[in-house]
Amino acid sequence: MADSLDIVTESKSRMQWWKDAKFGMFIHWGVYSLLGKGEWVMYANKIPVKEYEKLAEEFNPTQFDAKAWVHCAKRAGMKYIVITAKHHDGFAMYHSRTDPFNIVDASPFGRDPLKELSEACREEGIRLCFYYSHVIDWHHPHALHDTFNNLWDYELEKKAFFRYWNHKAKGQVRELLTEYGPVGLLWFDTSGGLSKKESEAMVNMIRGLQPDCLINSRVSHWPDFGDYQSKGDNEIPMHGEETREWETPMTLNQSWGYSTKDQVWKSTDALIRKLVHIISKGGNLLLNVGPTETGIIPEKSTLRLEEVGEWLARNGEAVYGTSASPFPYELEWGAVTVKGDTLFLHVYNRYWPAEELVLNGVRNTVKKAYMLTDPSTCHHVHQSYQPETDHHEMRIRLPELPPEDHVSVIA
Ligand code: JFZ
Repeated sequence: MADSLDIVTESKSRMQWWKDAKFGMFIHWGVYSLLGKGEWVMYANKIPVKEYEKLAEEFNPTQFDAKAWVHCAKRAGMKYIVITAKHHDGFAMYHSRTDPFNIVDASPFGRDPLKELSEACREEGIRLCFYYSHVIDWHHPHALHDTFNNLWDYELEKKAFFRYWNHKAKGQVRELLTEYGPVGLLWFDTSGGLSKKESEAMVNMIRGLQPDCLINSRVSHWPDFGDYQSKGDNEIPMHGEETREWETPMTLNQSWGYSTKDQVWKSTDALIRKLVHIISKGGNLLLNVGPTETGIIPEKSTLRLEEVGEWLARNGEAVYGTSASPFPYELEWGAVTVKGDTLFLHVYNRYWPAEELVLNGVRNTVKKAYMLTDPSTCHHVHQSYQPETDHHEMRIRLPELPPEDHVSVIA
């Protein structure tokens, strides 16, 4: 009993930076970026391993600039970066000594992007984190190739799988945790039929190498392993549905890896609303970009991120380091966060035209209500109480027009 309590406390303090951060950048980048058809192209187009290796020989992202990417994340108000160190295609985006199928040994580029990113992140105070596809690897003959194939018999294939698991998967995770400085978190994906014993061995290895490195739920056997839960793509849970920490992984368009066809972009307005909606429920937003084969984050992405960053630069106090809304239901006008004894009411601009907003259940007497971006403002607040129904009502008068872009925050 004492042991399990200790583990929970430890996990809480290890999690603090991540809980305060709220907003991170996801990067899907690899040999697949060459084809502009997403990160599943090898599988979807049934590209043979030998042919995919030839593609790797063409992968030469000469425009890659680690500092530019880190600046982009920072300007967007993101506090950490999670980049694909190895996706399902099995290609390591760093100089791996465990497997020669990597960007330094199998491509003409000759540089280690993760090393450059780790340096740029350290300079800029951004936490660098790695995505690692630990069970699926299309380049390795003994790894799992098809997630959705229920015929994969873990027991039957075990011996062969362990040749992959013990050498490449564990070897590469070890490299990532020993060669690139402190790693904020490891983002695992699609654990297939991984046994509890193997997951535990992986977790113990990570804790042994970097005890503060967070591990997401997809390592397998959540909630026994993992520090927080990664929800499905774009998935936002109901209020109070989650008892543990969680995040929503989301794309700016509809693809993770670079796609030339996909032009369905989320608007800046929608992105900011999604961010505040997620944090008001206690989650984090991990928002994805898919850089091109030359190493450029597409302009459609950077423009939106800059606008989100401009909003955060003005309203970040209502985002970073806040806690979830104490009101356990959706509000028609927006979302709530809280810090100390201040409530932040994030009013979606599309709620206007409106004269006031209503918030029920506040027993405290409100001292002052002001626009976060202009503390000299003062909004009229009317609080009332009905003893028969024990009903506390609060009405706050709104300005005629929304004072901020996208979402206007009343503190
Ligand atoms: C996985 C990958 O297959 C995909 O390529 C991408 O990296 C994405 C972030 O993660 O896809 C998943 C895996 C699990 C869920 C959704 C997408 N899920 O649990 O809903």
